[in-house]
Order: sequence, then structure tokens, then C-alpha cells
Amino acid sequence: MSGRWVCVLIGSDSDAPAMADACATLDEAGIAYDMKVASAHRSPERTKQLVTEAERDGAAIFIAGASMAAHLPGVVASFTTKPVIGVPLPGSPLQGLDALLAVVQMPPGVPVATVAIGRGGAENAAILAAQIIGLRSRAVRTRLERFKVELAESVEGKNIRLQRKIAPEHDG
Ligand code: RP5
Repeated sequence: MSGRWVCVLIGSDSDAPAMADACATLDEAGIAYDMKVASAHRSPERTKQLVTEAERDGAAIFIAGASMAAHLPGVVASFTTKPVIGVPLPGSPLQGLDALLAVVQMPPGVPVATVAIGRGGAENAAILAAQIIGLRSRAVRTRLERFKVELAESVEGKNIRLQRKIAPEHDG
């Protein structure tokens, strides 16, 4: 694979803060990506064009996030046979529950791999993309393996901090 492996699309620039964790995680994984604004409803033609251009430039996976009437991931999936990971974002008065249902409830034939609402989901979208890319890239696979180790170590760190808090006399 070459070029930008992942194309991140968001429905509005107001979605950018919620999607920042996906970008940070892709950076950590050493995965080149582009992030662009494309609205399924306000600029459907541009959305189609961006998907076409991203595929032409080598994108292997799409991550798409939106909040209100969150059809962007499904619309992206309608234009490509590449995997699409959908991130329901919490910008609506219903705090993302409506986005979750819109993103996950795709009709048979057009899947969107849907992650959790909000920042945690955005991070998981990037990890899932890295796992797919890791099927072919040893370098990405190695970073994911290191990440798993660090994740386990962070839990141990949390436990040590908790023990110090609840039983400081036994510390040391
Ligand atoms: C959705 O409408 C976008 O994903 C965004 O979350 C929401 C509101 O967009 P703005 O009015 O902030 O541009 O399509």
C-alpha cells in the first residue's frame, strides 16, 4: 500500500474536535491519512467526488463521522467497496444516540463497521483501521502489539495508584 491509506471524512468542521482522537491514533500508528469535510446532505456530489479521489490516491479504508442525521458513513459506503468505519458523533440534541442508530442500522448489502459514540469511538475507529492495515503491514502490526502491551501496563499503573489511595499504609 502507498499514499494515504485512510480517508477520514466528517460532516462538518464542528465534528473535528470529536474526531481528533482518531487522527492522533492514526499518527501514533504511523498511518498516513487525509481528513476532509463532506456533508451527505449539504454537499452530496462533493462527498462522492472525495470518495472517488481518495480511492484513486490509494485509500484502503474510510472513516466517516457525523452527528445530526448521520448518514455520511452509509453514503460513503454506497460509493465504495473499501471498508467503511462509521463514528456516531454526539453533536445533536439527542447526544449521539440518533447518530448511532443512523450509522449502525444499514440495510443488508451496504455495511458500515460502527464504533461507539464520540471520542472513544473515534479512537477505536483508528485502531480498527490500523488492525485492517496491519494484515498487510508488519510495521503497523508491530505498533499495535506494542500498544496492547502499553494498554495492559496502564491498567497495572491504575491499580497501583488505586492501592496507594485506599491503603497508603501498605505502600512501599
Ligand atoms: C451533521 O450536522 C454534521 O456531521 C455535524 O455534526 C452536524 C452539524 O453541522 P454544522 O451545523 O455544525 O455544520 O451533518
